[in-house]
Amino acid sequence: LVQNPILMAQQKVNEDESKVPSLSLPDPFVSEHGKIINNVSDWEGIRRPEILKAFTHEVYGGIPTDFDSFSYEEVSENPNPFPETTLFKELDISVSRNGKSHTMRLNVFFPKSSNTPAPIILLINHRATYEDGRIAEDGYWPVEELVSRGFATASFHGETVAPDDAERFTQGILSTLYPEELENPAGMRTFGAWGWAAMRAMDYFMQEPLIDAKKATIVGHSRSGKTALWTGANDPRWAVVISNESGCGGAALSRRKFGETVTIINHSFPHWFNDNFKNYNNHEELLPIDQHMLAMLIAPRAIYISSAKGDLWADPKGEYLSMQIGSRIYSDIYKQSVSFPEDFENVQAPIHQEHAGYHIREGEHGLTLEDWQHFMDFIDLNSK
Ligand code: GTR
Repeated sequence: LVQNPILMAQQKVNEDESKVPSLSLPDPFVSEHGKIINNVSDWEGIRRPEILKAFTHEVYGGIPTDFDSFSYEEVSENPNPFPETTLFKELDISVSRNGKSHTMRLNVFFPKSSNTPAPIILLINHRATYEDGRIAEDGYWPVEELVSRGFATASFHGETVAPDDAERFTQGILSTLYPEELENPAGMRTFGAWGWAAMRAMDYFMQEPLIDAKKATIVGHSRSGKTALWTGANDPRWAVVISNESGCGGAALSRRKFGETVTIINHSFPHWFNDNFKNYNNHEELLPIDQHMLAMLIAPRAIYISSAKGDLWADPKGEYLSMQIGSRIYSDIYKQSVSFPEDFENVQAPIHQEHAGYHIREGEHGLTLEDWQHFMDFIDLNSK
């Protein structure tokens, strides 16, 4: 990771648990008007919309859902790298709005042997994607392993809709389809744009006879893990949402200020979140939400959070706490038996249960085959 040394010094990055401020989190179960929320109808009718609105306005910006036309075509520019075991489709998805159009590329692999529609796993990719016969670095998108367990899997690169660059991020759907978002301090930026792309992939899955779109999982690592959570919160068509090492602005609680903070992320990546989020630089305590409430927005669908022990920058304990505290949505509101141990330090084995799960593995920041194996076990338990 390349971090700005001047900024790091100014920020005095904390990776010492004993220096974490004592936590006072906003209450997910008290409405803005002070109403106690203790049942599904008040959660879904009052509190959930309030929380979604707060994240939209103060953090990520919305994901616009309107457009005039949607179509896709197979382009077949590259050979299938796994012809023995998979069927491969390279698609261009085209969307138009107000006389302008944008085309995004989606790569999809299907298990060759399957004769029933396959459950689908979408990876939001910010690394390599299928180009010139190269999928990605080892383990990042293990197509053959996924397909051998009966999944279809798809991936798009964020750049296909919004470049991951503070200078160039508007050179995609933010200038072609949704220019008005840029005028709005609460408008969509790159995470919203990548989420929009995931939603268009889902539009295609719903029309694809080889896919069982009711069994759809969205996966993202790190910046794409933040995006996966935001997409899952907005689009209920995802049955399972998986966020790997998503850290600040993802699963980690902002108020812990452990590792990467709101100030640091807003300086390093000003194009990821909306302008309003900058108001919380050094003022996390003023946020009307914290990230445990983002996790809660996935319910009653299934959520999975994962961490790596060496990835202190992403605050593994903060990621776990969002899952642990956030899982109260299942136990207290949906009355399902979900629970996570109080004590993060003793969590060793993956915690897999219906509705919610977590693992922490040895090693550094990255998306690995080991992570994927846990994801597939969790998906099997929750959507197959
Ligand atoms: C880092 C950033 C993190 C995380 C990561 C990644 O530079 O500070 O928030 O998103 O990049 O995407 O790998």
